[in-house]
Amino acid sequence: MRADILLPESRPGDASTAAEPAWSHAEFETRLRERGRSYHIHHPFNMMLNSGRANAEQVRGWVANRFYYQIAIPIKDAAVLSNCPDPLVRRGWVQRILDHDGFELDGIRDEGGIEAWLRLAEAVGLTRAEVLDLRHVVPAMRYAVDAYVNFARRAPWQEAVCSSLTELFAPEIHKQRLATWPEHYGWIEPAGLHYFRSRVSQARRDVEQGLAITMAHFNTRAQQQRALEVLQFKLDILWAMNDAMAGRYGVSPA
Ligand code: AHQ
Repeated sequence: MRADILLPESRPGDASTAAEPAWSHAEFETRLRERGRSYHIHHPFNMMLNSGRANAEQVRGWVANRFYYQIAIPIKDAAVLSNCPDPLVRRGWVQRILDHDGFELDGIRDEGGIEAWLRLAEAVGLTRAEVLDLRHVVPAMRYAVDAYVNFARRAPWQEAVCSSLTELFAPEIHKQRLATWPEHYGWIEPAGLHYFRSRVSQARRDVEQGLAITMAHFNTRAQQQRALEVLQFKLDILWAMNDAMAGRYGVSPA
């Protein structure tokens, strides 16, 4: 693991990697998907949340803190766009900003994911004001999220695309919430879960584009190893976000 994900690779092992043949696309995708074992669905805080063991303070704290991640996503995606010279790629990528910020085009209106998250906040008993002013966001959550945005600003745009492939594993976590929260948290207004429902299909579409770009760009074995390192970096960010929640709100025992 290198000290800083953005530092150029200087590892002596590079020579050996460079000599090895690239993986086939199928093998490369398998290795990307194998990293799912460190996805935050397996974090004790998420496992507590999705098994019904969270109390109202832990649920509210998670929703209020994750809002900082939600509002960072369009900023991150705009950074990818600003670094990407390919109009065809940008044309596909810009959809991600609309998914979160919403849009009104030719009479079609969509409130967007950020507004949907604010409705989730109200459904769990938070006020819009206390979520919007970020008063509950803990430092470690802020730093983890900022690390993602700053990576997307400074890394090659293809690496930023690759880092979004944690969404390979996202449909499962959204479906897990939709399946468990209504039975465990009857006090949460069900309409508030709309955001998770919308992400199942949006994540699948994101992954289709992200995988295609990743397969097309990371061609040598050394580049494929780099892609795995970038994906792990983002997996670690999601894990650190849950560490921040566990540190602030505790993890109720199983
Ligand atoms: O709600 C999430 C979202 O909009 C995105 C965008 C994507 C990215 O660009 O990195 N990743 C992502 C994720 C969202 N929700 C997370 C969750 O657990 O609710 C999962 C997360 C991801 O898997 O990266």
